[in-house]
Amino acid sequence: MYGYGCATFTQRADLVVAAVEKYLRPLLVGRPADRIEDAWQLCYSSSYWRNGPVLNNAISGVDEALWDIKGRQAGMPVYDLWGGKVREAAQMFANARGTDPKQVVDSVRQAMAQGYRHVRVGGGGREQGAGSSGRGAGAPAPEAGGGRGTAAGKALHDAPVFERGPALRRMLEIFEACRKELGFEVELMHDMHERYDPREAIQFAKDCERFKLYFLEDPLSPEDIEWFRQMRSQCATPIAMGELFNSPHEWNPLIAGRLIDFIRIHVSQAGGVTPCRKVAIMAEQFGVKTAWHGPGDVSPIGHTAQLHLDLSSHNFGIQEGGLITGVAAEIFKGCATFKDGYLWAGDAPGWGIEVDEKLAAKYPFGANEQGERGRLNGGWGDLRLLDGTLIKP
Ligand code: GCO
Ligand code: MG
Repeated sequence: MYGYGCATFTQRADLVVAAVEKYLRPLLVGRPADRIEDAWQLCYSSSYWRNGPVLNNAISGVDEALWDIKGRQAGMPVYDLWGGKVREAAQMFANARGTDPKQVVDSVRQAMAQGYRHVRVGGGGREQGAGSSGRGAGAPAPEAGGGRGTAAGKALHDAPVFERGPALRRMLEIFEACRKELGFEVELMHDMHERYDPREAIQFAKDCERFKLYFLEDPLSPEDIEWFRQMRSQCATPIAMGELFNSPHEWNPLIAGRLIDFIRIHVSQAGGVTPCRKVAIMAEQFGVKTAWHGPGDVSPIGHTAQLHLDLSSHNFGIQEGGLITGVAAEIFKGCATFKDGYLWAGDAPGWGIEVDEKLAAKYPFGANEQGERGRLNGGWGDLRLLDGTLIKP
């Protein structure tokens, strides 16, 4: 009997391998595989120090594999072990691309034509920048304020540049154009990717109120979560937060304080589906919905595991990603299908995925990483303001 689990931490993947092989393997081998909660607690406390990205991803891999095994043993999909479906399929959101309002409006229209009713526009991760590998297919590149500096100012260095003011003004133009051309039928979101000062983020969230967003994502850094009180008391723009969270100390106060509307944890960064199911159940008590982080740097197994959470959690909000195509779909057989803006899970036991490991071996990690990502083994380099100040990428 075997099972698969997602332990994907692209920026530090080799460290996760060592955590599993050198620490979790000797700890677990010989113990009963059916005691998932006990195994989770054991892995969690075995390092004494806890709640870090590398160790949580390692634990997630084991945790999700044990749920896959339990589903295979029970002969049912994992969502059935969690009380069964509360909906037929999970609504997804699309990412709209483009550097100017017209391009973005066209891209939103294309997504709507594919059946999406939720589209995230502009901003977001830098991995979509020029020359990137396209892994981590998150939000488009910071072209709004990126590059070598706008007319406003020249960079005092030659590192990638991000200008906050131009980026925020460009986003308001993009929202203006979307609402003017497309009305309010389409739900719009934006990923601020924790790149701004709290004062800028609060002002922007207020400025966005007239666009009636579905959510504004990562307006603040995990280090600044105390500012959510100010943001919440000053504007009604719905907030999604959490992809960078590794610890209950980060998500509990925001959920219990009703300071966010969507919890957007990266499931493997929290230690897998066992802790995230608890977060979903807690969030339900406080009227907070789930919107698990689902970019390209979540494996197809991870995408499937969070789809099972989506299908069995009453307070599901929206799902990012999970549409596995191309060679990835050949390697990971049994992935969910996409229709009319929804992700549809199969009903095979466990996660319902079989991995062709021989074919996978033809695509070793990092083999197609170009430029900086290749040099940094999947890690990220610097992103700076005009004056050279480093900001979170
Ligand atoms: C998103 C994220 C991604 C991340 C990426 C990190 O919302 O999809 O912000 O764009 O930047 O997953 O590796
Ligand atoms: Mg994000």
